Amino acid sequence: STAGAERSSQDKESSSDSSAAFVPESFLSRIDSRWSDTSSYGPKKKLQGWCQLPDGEWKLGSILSTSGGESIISFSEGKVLKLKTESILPANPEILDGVDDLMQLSYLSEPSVLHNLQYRYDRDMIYTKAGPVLVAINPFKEVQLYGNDYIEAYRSKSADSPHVYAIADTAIHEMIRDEVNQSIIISGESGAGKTETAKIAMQYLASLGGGTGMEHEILQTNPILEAFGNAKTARNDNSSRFGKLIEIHFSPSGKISGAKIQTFLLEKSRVVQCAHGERSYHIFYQLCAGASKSLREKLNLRSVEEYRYLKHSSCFVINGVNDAERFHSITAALKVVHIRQQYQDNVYAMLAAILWLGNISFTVIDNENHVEVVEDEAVQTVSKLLGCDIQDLKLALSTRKMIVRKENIIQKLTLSQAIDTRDALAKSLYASLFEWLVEQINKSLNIGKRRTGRSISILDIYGFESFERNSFEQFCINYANERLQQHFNRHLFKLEQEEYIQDGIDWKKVDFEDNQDCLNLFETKPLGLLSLLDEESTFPNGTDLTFANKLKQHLHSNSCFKGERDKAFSICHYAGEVSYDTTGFLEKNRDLLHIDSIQLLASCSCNLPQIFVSKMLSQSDALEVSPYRSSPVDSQKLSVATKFKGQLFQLMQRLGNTTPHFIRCIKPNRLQLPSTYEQGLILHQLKCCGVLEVVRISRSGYPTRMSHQKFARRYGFLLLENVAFQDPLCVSVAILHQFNILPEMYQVGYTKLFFRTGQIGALEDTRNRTLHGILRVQSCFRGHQA
Ligand code: AD9
Ligand code: MG
Repeated sequence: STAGAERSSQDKESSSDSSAAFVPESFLSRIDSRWSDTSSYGPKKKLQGWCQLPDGEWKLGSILSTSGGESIISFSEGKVLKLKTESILPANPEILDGVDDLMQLSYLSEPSVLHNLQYRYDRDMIYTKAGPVLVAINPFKEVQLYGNDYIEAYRSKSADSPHVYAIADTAIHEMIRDEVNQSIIISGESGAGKTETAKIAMQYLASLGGGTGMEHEILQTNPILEAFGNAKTARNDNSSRFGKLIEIHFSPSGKISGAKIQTFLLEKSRVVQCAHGERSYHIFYQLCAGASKSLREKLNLRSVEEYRYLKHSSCFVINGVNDAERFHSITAALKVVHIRQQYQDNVYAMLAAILWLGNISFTVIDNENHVEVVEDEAVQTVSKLLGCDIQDLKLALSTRKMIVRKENIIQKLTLSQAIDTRDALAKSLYASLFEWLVEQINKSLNIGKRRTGRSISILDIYGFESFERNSFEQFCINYANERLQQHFNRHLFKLEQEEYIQDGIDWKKVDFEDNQDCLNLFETKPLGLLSLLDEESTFPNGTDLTFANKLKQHLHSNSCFKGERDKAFSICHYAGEVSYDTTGFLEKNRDLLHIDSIQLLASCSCNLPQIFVSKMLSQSDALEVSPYRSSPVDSQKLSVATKFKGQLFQLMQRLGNTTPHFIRCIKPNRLQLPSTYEQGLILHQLKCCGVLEVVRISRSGYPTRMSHQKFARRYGFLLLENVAFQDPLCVSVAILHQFNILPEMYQVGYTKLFFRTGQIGALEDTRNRTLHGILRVQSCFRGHQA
C-alpha cells in the first residue's frame, strides 16, 4: 500500500507547507552541502523543496543553487525563481509518496500533507489515515471501493488500506474484544461526505446481519430521514439540516439487535423560507410530484410552483433526481419501519397543511396595520387538513389573547405579527412532525429488544462553519464543534501517550493546546455566552442589540471574545476566528409558539396535531419557568440554546463511555466536481477538523516509527562492518551510531524505533546517494569489462 522505493525520482508536481517555522537545521545544511557536491552524485538529481508562490499555492521545485541565504529554484514547467532559502520547506523522499498514513511522512509540513492526500486522491484512493484519524476526501463521483466484495475483503483482513469499512471493522472487533461500546464520529463541512460516509459504515455493520431483518430496517431509516431532514442548499444538493446520532445495538453474539436514533437542531426556518436556488425539505417536492391521484384530491395538492413556501427560492428540481420516484421509495420505507397507512396519510396531510398555511394571506383592516385572514381556498384547506374550525384558525392567525390587569383581552395582530404567527405555526408543525417520525422509527427499531449487548454509535454532525455572515445556527454548531474537538484532542493525546508507554520509551509530555477557555466562554454561569443569551431572551425589552451590548460589557476581557461594531461579536474558535451577527438571536433562541396556536392545535380532530401538543406541554412541564414575553399566557419552555447544551452534554457523556473512531470528511472543491483538488480549501478544512492538530501533536513527539526489522533491512547495507547475522535491534543501533544520529532525535522502543520529524529523510538521502554511487561504480566496472 505504501509507495515502493523504486519509484522514479523525476520532478513531481506537488503542494507544500505553511508551517515555515518548522524547517529543520539539517535541511538547510543539506541544501548547501548537496549543491556543492552535485557533481559527484548523479548530476541530474537535485534536492527538492516546497515553495509557496505569491498566490499561496505550494509547488515542488528543484533547488538549483544556494548562496547568501537565497536559493534558485526551478519548477517543472520551466519557471525559475529566487527565494529565501529559509522559506523553502523540505520535501519528503519519494519513497514516501502516497503513504497510507500521514504519520509515515518524514516531514509533516502542510505542503507535504496536502501533496500526499492529492497523490492518493488522483488515484481514487480517497481514504488516508492521519494517525488514528481517517481522512476521507469526497470523490464527487462513483469510486470502485464499495460493495460486497470489498466488505468481504475487509472482514477477512485481505484488504488493509484505509477505508470506512476498516474503521467499522475495527469498531466491531474492539467492541467484542474489550467489551466497550464504540463510536464513529464523523465530521466535516457541508458537502464533505459525512452522510454518505455514515451510510457506508452502516452498510458494513448491517452486512453482519442480525437474522431478523433488523439490519434492513435500520438502513431504510436513511432515506426517510433524508427525505424529511435534508434539502438542496448552495453547498450540497442533499444537505442534512440536522445532526444525527444512531446507536446500533448488538447481541452478545455480535449480531444487530436494534437501534436508536437521536437528532439535533433541525433547521426549521427552511420550512418557511430558504435562499434563492435552494430548496425546502425534499419531502415536499416528493409528495407534490409522486402522490397518487386520490391522495392529491384528498390533500388538495397542487404543483410545487403554486406554494408560496416553495416558490420564492425559484428552485424546484435537483439535477439527476426524480422526486416522484423517491416518493414511492419513501412510502415503502415508512412501511418497513412500521408506520401504518393511517399514520402515513396523517403525515402527508400535515405536509400539505404546512404548504397551504404558507398560502394563507391577510388583508389590512385599519390604519394601525391590523389584519384579518382572507377566507380563501388556502385557509379552507388548512382547516380541513388539520381538522379544526375555520373561524378558530382565522382567529389564531390574526389575534392574540392577553391578560392585562387581570382581564382577558383580545388583541388584533399587525400584518408582520400575523405573518410571523403563521410561519411559526408552520415551522412548529414541521419540527413536531420530524420529532414524531424519529420517535416512531425508534419504536420500530426497538421492538421487544432487550438491550443486553453492546453498541456502536455513529455521529453525523455538522462540522465547524464560518461564513461571510454567521448567525444563531452557526453559533450553536460551532459550540458543538468546540465540545467535539475537545473530546478529539483528549483522546488523541491519550493514544499517543499510550503508544510511547507501550513500547517502553521515555515519554516527556509534549504541549498541546486545549480549547477549554473557549468552552468556558460559552458555558460559564452567569457571565458566559449562553447564560447571557438566555437572560436577555427572558427580558421583555431585550433586543439583539441589548444582547450584543451586554456581551461586550461582560466579556470584553475574555481572550476568546471580541466585541465588534453594532450588533456583532467574534469568538476565537480552535479553527479560527468567527464573527457573529446577533440579528435574530433572541427570537431564534426563544422559539416561541403562541398559546393561541397551541390551543388551536389541541382543538384539531386530526390526531397528529394533538399528539404534538401533548408532547410540547409535557416537555414544558419539566422546564425552568421563563416567561419570555410580557404576556403570562405564553407557553413557557426551555430556550433553544439551553436545550441544545443539554443534548450536547448528554451526547458527550455517552461518547465519553465509548472508544471513539474519528473520520474527517474533506470537500475538495466548492463546485461538487470530481478530480478537482483546491489546496487552499482543503488546507483550511484540515485545520478546522483538527487533522493538522493531530499532525502537530505528533510532530512534537516522535512521529516516524519503524520496526527494528524493517529499519535493519532498509539501511543495514550502509554499515561499514558486516552485521548480516546480528539481530535487527543490534543492526538498528549500529546504524544509528554510524550516522551520528543525535540521541535526542530518536528513541529505541521494544519493537520499534521512534524518530523526530525529518530524521528518516536524512537517512534516506544517504541511502540514495550510496545506491547511486554503487550504480555508478557498477556501470564503470561494466564499461571496463567491455
Ligand atoms: V451536509 O453537512 O449534510 O450538507 P455531508 O453530509 O457532509 O454534507 P454528503 O454525505 O451529503 O455530505 O455528500 C455530498 C455528496 O457528495 C453526496 O450526495 C455524493 O454525491 C457525494 N459523495 C460523498 N461521499 C461520496 C463517496 N464516498 N462516493 C461518491 C460521494 N460520492
Ligand atoms: Mg449530511
